[in-house]
Amino acid sequence: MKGMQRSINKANSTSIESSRIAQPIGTALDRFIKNNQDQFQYASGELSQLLRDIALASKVVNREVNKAGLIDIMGAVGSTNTAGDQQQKLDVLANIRFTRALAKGGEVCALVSEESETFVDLNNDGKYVIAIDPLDGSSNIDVNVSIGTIFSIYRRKSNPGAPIQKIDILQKGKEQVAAGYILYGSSTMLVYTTGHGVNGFTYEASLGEYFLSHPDMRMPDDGKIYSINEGSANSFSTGIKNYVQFCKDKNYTGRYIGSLVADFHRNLLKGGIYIYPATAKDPSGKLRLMYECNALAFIAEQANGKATNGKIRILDIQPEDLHQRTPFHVGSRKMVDTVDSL
Ligand code: AFP
Repeated sequence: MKGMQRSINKANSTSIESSRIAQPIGTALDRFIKNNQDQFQYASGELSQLLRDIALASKVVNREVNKAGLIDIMGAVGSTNTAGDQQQKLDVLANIRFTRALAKGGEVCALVSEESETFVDLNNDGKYVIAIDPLDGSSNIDVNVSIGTIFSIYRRKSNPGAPIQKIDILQKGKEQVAAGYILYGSSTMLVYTTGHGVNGFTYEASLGEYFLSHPDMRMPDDGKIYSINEGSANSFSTGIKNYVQFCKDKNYTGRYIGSLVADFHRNLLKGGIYIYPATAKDPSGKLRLMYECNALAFIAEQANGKATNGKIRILDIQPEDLHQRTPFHVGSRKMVDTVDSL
């Protein structure tokens, strides 16, 4: 016993850290948020709490996404579960999970969601406005393909305590104080920025924690992957048609999952461009400015990439409507510059 005591006393943190017996598990999301809280100009801890709330809700959604295939076995949508509750579609469930998590702490005054026609009025004392697509790419759920959550966080403009106003909600993307996404893929990842670079965390399910796996993510200046739904090619503008031809002439690789978060994430890591242009079916593009494009544009710019609507920076667009659509060109800066120049 005495000998054992001596060896414990001799150990120091460096030798423990480099021990090959048990690999270090890295920095947990909570610790990372706490360590970086001072970077945020209103370092009151409320934004940190919001990020934690989003992370927690995403773990619950992740659990539900992972058993999506079992829903048909355990009870189809429209039937009731054992508690007698109505089974809901996953995107509705995800909306409930995120809304509950964000409403709880009182930091949020209003929530804009793909799932709600109007904004959700929460707590007049809250200082933050959130725009969220709780489960994007939901048509991919049934076929076991990656899906995602996208969120933007804004500081309200009017004084807390007063009823929420239009200027609080319809803010330009460049006013975001934080944005991120969760990718429910071959592993689950949370990627976010508070305007000081982009960091990615991978979920370790057995520990129930996100760990820093992709510090300071950088999008390559240029890439060779293009992601666009070519099924609509007949109604693309001449510029987009020319760009697709340019990619083919260069022997680029076409990759299109049809899940924005997954396509964006791959292009962020490998270099590439995602384009959802105006089409005959969607003359203003299909994607939503407030809870899809703004967050990814902020992340792209923070990671050395670029995002435009073909003409101007996404983050400079003044939203006029909660569910406004926009064409979206996002990815490696040289690729975005090329398509926008044609
Ligand atoms: P769903 O949520 O309806 O599946 O739409 C997904 C999405 O908003 C985005 O994630 C995809 O990139 C894009 O639409 C795919 O749209 P198309 O099927 O028109 O290419």
